[in-house]
Amino acid sequence: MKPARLTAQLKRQALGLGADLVGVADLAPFSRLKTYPPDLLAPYRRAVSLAVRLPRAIFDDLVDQPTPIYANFYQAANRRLDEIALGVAGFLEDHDYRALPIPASQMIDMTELRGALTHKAVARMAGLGWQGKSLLIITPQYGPRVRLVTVVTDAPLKANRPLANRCGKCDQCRRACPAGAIKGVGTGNRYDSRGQALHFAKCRNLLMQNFAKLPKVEVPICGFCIKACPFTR
Ligand code: B12
Ligand code: SF4
Ligand code: SF4
Repeated sequence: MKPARLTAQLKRQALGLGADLVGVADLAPFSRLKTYPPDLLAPYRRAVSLAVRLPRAIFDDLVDQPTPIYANFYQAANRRLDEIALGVAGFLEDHDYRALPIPASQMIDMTELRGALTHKAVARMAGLGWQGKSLLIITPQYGPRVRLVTVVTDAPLKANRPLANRCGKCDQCRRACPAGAIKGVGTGNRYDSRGQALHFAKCRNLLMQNFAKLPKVEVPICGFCIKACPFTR
């Protein structure tokens, strides 16, 4: 099958499985990205980025702390994303390609706090959204209130291109962050490191505190940078 037709069919399949957004990234620029294991991407040349949105009302209802409802649907979205990724990998295998789903929310390196592969870098390169001052992926349709997953593959899919950053002079995420973690530094392209955008430990510590102390919030979440973003609203 021709690449354009295969790509169109794959995108239809992903939307049918429950994805709200789907795009394809060329993996060539990722050759120096840190992954677990380090050669994770070697057999692959494309990455499919998939997003599931969370309802706006979940974030409207965050007042001074994350809610049990957010905690529940954070986990439900992760489960749905893992299922969509399995479906997309199955579709590619049925067309005789190799495809590896990367879990939606699995931390591999607990010291550096990294997953096997960063979904945000893939989503940015697949044109789903730009990396905002909060370091989250901001989609034009739903802002940062999307969760992400990735399927890497050797299929010759047609790649999308990154979107331009639309944060401009806005700094609402910085002002809303209860931990003072967001530095408010803008980028036209991408950040060289997480530390350029975020006081990373401040965010992590607040999430761990929420996890430890809030009843029925059994996952490390916060979400005020999501709530504050004008694109969420
Ligand atoms: C570890 C982790 C955390 C840690 C560390 C956060 C971090 N920024 O890395 C902690 C616990 C602090 C955390 C917090 C949160 N997290 Co978190 N987290 C992850 C996890 C599991 C791994 C991230 C990782 O490996 N980062 C590695 C670093 C180096 O990469 P990065 O953050 O993407 O940033 C770099 C790259 O994107 C790179 N880049 C950008 N473009 C390109 C292009 C190329 C070619 C290359 C090479 C690189 C590159 O530039 C950045 C700077 O170097 C991911 C799931 C996953 N596997 O991706 C979820 C994930 C990033 N988290 C997510 C969310 C929503 C949150 C929270 C809002 C918590 C919550 N749900 O309430 C906060 C937000 C914090 C913030 N403002 O960033 C979502 C983000 C969705 C989105 N719209 O962007 C993810 C993707 C989970 C998911 N499945 O959707 N998280
Ligand atoms: S998740 Fe909370 S603490 Fe972390 S950057 Fe966003 S608003 Fe700040
Ligand atoms: S709140 Fe404003 S600065 Fe922050 S990510 Fe959203 S648009 Fe960008």
